[in-house]
Amino acid sequence: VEVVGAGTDPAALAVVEQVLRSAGASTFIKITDNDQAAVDRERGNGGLVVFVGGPTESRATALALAALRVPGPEGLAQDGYVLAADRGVIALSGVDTGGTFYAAQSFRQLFASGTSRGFAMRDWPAAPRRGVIEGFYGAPWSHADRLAQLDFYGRTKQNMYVYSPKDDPYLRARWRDQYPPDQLALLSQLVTRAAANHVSFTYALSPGLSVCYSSDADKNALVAKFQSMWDIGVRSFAIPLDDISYTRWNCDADAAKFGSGGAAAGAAQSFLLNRVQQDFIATHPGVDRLQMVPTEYYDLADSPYKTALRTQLDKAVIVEWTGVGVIAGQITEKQARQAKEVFGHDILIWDNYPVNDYITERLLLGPYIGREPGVAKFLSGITANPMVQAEASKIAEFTSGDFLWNPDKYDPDKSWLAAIADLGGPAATALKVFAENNYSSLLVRLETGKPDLDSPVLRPLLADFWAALEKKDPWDAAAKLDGYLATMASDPADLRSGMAGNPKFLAEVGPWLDQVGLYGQAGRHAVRMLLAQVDGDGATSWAERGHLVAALKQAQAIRVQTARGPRNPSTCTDVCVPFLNSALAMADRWFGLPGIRPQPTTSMGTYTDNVPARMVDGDPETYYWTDWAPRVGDTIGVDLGSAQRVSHVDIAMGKPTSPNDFVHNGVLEYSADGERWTTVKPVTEPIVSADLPDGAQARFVRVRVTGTQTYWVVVREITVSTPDS
Ligand code: LTM
Repeated sequence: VEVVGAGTDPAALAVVEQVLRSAGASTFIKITDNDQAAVDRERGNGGLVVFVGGPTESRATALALAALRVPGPEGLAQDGYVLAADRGVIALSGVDTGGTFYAAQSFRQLFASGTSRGFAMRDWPAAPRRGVIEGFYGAPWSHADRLAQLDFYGRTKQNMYVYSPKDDPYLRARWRDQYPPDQLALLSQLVTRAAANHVSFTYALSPGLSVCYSSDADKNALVAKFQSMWDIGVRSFAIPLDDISYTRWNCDADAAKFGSGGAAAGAAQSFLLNRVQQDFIATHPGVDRLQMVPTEYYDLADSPYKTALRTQLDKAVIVEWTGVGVIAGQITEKQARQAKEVFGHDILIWDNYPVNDYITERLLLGPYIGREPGVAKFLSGITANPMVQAEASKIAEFTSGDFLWNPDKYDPDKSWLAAIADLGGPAATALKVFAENNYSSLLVRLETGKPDLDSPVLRPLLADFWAALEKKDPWDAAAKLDGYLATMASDPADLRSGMAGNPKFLAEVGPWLDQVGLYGQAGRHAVRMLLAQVDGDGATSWAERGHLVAALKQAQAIRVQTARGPRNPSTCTDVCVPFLNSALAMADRWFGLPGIRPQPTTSMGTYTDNVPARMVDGDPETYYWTDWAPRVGDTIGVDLGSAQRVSHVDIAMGKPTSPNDFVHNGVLEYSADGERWTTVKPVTEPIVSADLPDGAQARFVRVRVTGTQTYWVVVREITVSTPDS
């Protein structure tokens, strides 16, 4: 029996009915809450009575809560709710309709987890704005992706979706043009679906590439575009001005009116946005606050530009900020407070995780980390910028949504497992293996200061295996390692059958999944190859070596088409290939073959197809080219697979057409274990040549950056010599 009011939220009611139906209920009797006699009659008949609706929606729920001796939701923060159950009565009561909807979502979760005894909970989110900004470069999400995302946000209690794909021409390149009717119809569907999920659909128009800030015509074009969105139901708007130049005007009138430089850009942007605020926002009752992304969105340093925004931009406008450094390793409460001060406006975080448009060869499937609870509590909220791969983004999105609801209790590991269970369903175990091998990210390295190592489960198993091998008693460790490698090897088949119901996810991750499987296979051959040598069985070892090399080659031949061109996917990054190469090097020494196989290592991204492997391909004409200027702490080097005597290192950087692309301030270092490093000499020139001390044992050799620079880095060749090479 459902007891509802005239204003009961239909979306909440739909969720409740879906839960009850999945629990076996087939007959629903709906009673409007002014019919107390009917309520009493049905209660008397022994049916389960569910009261749905907070004080603004239904009168009866308040009475039911009183009978259960549970205080109502009055006074809770926006989206807060009370959910209580006892002896055949369940009451869902939100402080607003959003709250009732979230009560229904919690009801669904509790049902799924099997909670059946009486309980009462009061719950509310820490952050008012919680969600996702489709704000990446590359192929925009499909319509089906977006519909699925909006349902997902509803389920995970996220209330915001910002439509801002960089490659929708009607948002940036052709921002003045109205959408053709078929595209408008699709946007209209999204707006409707968003509303059904209590998600605010923000339409974000980026005019900065061509706008004339002072022009009436452009202001009118902007307002007209917003009006067309208003007409299909959009009630939230943004004007992102990121990734544009403010040293170049698009019209002479702006130069004449505002002058030049950062202060002029801030004044021009404020001028336009204030007019949109007055002419559109202020004239549309029910519209949300206008949001904007400043051109300086990535730091806290005060500047003439920020001063202009702080002093001239209407205070009603919310300013977005990415944290310090575009991809922020950490965002602290102190930084959040500073951002509010320096920008002088309420701040919404545009969080660049799990976006992978800057490392298209990676999937970022680890949890959301590195943000202090105060960031969620003291700012307007956070929108996470996801990957091109929509379904795969749900793992990180689930965890950021979790953080935003209750940051004090947020546990990234637990949240991540819940995300895996939510997406993987019956295939959660196989999904976990896959996600573990696509786990790490720049976020991890920036947050922890440790190398960006992947595969948290595999790594210790490998370390134990090497240690046991050294003690000539590898059997137990080998069995454990092989067990895990076997799950990797079977992961493509396991996940493809277990998640057959989500073909979009499988299509998105296919190349990465195949690679995990091949690394699993190659790893198992590596283990058998080395065990055969311990047994003195050269023939088996040689056969396994052949299988290993074949699987490794296959894994490295896989290509994925990305916005930056074809890429070899990177899974089990900096773990699997070094392990396989170390195993080969060790086996080859046993076979009497040369046993040194340097593998490239880098903490930076790759510019087009100038991949790190070119640093060790023996050809000084080819080169690795980073796609950003190194930050302090960035490294470039080689991994020899195992510690060995090294006598000399040569590094050739720069190239004739970009002679300054080398590390200008760095140190050459080596290490046997990747933890303790010995400095050889400073690096300040493009050509580095150095003898290592007698007896030096090195597995890793690297250049570590110690000072800032604006140039990217080209590395043509790194050559490492052993005493006998
Ligand atoms: O972060 C912002 C405000 N703008 C862009 C994003 O569109 C892009 O997805 C990320 C990651 O590459 N970086 C940006 O600077």
